[in-house]
Amino acid sequence: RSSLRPAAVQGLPAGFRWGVATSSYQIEGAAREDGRTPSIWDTFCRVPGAVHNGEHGDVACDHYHRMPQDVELIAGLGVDTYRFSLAWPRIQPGGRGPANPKGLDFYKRLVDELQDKGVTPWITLYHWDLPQELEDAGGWPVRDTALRFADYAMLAYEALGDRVEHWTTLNEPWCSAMLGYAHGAHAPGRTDLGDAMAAVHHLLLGHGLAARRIRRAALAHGNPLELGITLNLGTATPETDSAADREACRRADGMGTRLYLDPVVHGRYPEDTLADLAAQGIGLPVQDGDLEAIATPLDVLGVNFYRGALFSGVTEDGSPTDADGLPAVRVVERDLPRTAMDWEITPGELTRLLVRLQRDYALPTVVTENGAAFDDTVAADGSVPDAGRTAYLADHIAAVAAARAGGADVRGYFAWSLMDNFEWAYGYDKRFGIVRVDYDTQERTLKDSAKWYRDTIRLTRDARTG
Ligand code: GBH
Repeated sequence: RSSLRPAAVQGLPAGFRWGVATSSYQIEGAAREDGRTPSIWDTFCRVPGAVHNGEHGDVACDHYHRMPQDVELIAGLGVDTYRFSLAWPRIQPGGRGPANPKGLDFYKRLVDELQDKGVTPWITLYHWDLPQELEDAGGWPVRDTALRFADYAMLAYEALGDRVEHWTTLNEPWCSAMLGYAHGAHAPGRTDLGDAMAAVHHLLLGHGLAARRIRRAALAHGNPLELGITLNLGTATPETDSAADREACRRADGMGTRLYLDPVVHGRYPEDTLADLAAQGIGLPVQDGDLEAIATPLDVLGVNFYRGALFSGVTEDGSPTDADGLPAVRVVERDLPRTAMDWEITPGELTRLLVRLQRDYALPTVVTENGAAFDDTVAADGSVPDAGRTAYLADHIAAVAAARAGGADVRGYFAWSLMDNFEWAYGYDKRFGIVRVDYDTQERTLKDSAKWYRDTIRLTRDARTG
């Protein structure tokens, strides 16, 4: 049954961390319960046309009410680790002031359930559900939001840090900033590149201030800590060897990767990208001391990988500049297999990415998300024969093993996602789960990919001991 290449299993060492991942707004539901206040996603979902079919996370997978059963499901997969996020508007309603005990209590119970069953909790503090009140006060483009985030992070850490070792500050700040404030595709739906760049800096500042305070608290309390940030990363490959295509890759890599990793790891923004932005009249609102905070040492880099892309420095009609007179940076669509998101399937690029991250940033990495949406079908016997998803996972796990062979210190792999859930602007239409969710009954069914993942994890363990 297994399509995992034996070499991939053998390349993964004892202690390699296997996991599944989710995020709060995408699964929890219970949007108005126990003191939770609205987040920017509750608001955005009500904007006509913003989300497929006007869908929203009011109920989602109803995980808030089904948490113990969901933990059993997770434990049954045999994973070591469950990566989930905390909902800021549950823990600190409105984004200011004291903690909400009922909000914290849910996550305490979740951590208890996981640890009872031998599953390690891996907490993400922010997976896009900013309290709406903070957006009303200006959102991430405003410096105060970074300070508010650090306060919230400490409320969460003080409540859970004695039992939870693995802490991720932000999930994919590129998405928060660019999709939320430049492209308008995600909450809060704004479309100003200058605002988006201010958001980048304040997200990173919030990360750094939170990281610094969590580190200090861990030290003071004697808590073991593995601290990180998760970024969405890919590769940029020039379509041809032309100067224009190589320049397009430099720009894309600067805006997508180096703008985040250079400050976080090396304490400086990339000069070339700052110059690209300055040419558009945009500067980052950096103040004295910010970069020192942003470069607070980390233990691990979380990598969310979905695809690598080919870039051209000319437009479809061959012009070196796009409609705004800026140098063209165009993604070249290839004739490759695709997922239901229409994203190209490029496992080899994950190997390249991880080896490059090792070379340029030298942090241990964990693939904190990788997975795919496909148009699943349910067979007459109730099974979900999602061979495409299984192949996707197998090929990317093999790519991780290849990256290790190439010298990258990759320590774990988490499948996105545990179960079908609210796929942001795509609503419930796109299914990334290895477990199917029937949204009428809330019934969960292991897809074939989940069974394959479970068997593969087991096989990897057996290969070690046997
Ligand atoms: C992650 O975002 C999120 O963390 C998670 O919540 C979400 O459910 C999951 O992915 C699936 O979407 O150049 O056309 O290939 C990933 C968001 C996806 C943003 C890939 C950049 C590139 C689009 N990223 N995307 S394309």
